Amino acid sequence: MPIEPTEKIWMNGQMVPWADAQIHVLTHSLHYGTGIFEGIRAYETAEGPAVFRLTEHIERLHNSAKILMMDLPYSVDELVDATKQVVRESGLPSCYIRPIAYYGYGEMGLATSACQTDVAIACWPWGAYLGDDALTKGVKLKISSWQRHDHNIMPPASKTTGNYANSTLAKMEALRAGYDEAVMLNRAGLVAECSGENLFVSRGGKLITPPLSSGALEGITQNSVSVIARDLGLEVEIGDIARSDLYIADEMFVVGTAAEVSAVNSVDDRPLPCPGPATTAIAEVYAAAVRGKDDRYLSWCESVA
Ligand code: PPE
Repeated sequence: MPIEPTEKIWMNGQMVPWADAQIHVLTHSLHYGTGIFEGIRAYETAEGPAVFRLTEHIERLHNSAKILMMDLPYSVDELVDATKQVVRESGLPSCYIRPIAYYGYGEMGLATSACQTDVAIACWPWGAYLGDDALTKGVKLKISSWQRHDHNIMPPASKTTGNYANSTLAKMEALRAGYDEAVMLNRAGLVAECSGENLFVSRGGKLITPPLSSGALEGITQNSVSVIARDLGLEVEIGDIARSDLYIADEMFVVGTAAEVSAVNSVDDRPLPCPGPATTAIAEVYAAAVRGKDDRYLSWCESVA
């Protein structure tokens, strides 16, 4: 999807014109995949734009840094404020936000001890990640031939840029085979997640989503959706899922900041009821929650005003 430029990008504490927000070709993280990032959305609410679960996203960025032993030069509070400033100054009612921290220009070689950490935060308008029909018609999934990297290869709990080469291999394979998204299995052969979303399966009246130990990212939307589902009276369990559980699911959906709640219409050409009743009910509450229209979840909406 082409990026729609906004006016300015926050770089190391300064608001820089969009076209000037550039880095050197010898930037360390470009060569070694050692950046860390977040994907966040701001939505239009009655109080103006509000960033959904901003503090949790920035806390996860700090955790990613901890795992990589990267010194982030800005505290959670400073990055929360900077993100709000970026959204406020963009003038956009809603947008996607991409904070990234990376080892900058100045050192080469795998050791990062002498590298400086640069931080940038950009935002731009971004529509439906898996297509406009993702909730009504659903998306076609394919089990990837690529395995999810695991805890002793590239820790999935860190949103490291290099991890996403694994996701890109899976995504491109799925797209070229005519599917919308890839399901990735871990080294034990169990379902972990999709290339850019967590997933939920409904079987026997219960929603099941794979644990962090499966190799999945500890998704913030996965958490929001679990809370919403329980508030709707649905049973939610974090547990192991085999690929055959997907084929015989009562319904299935995938979740992420970018993808929001997207229905699944088939897995490996086995059709699923779509959108199922739980998917529809959860998506409706999620859409209201992110826009500050459901009092139960107002604390998740962090106003930029
Ligand atoms: N798993 C992966 C691998 C992942 O990348 C995401 C976010 C999720 C699960 C869902 O996490 P959360 O956003 O906290 O609910 N994927 C980002 C899009 C990746 C991309 O840049 O493309 C996102 O949704 O922002």
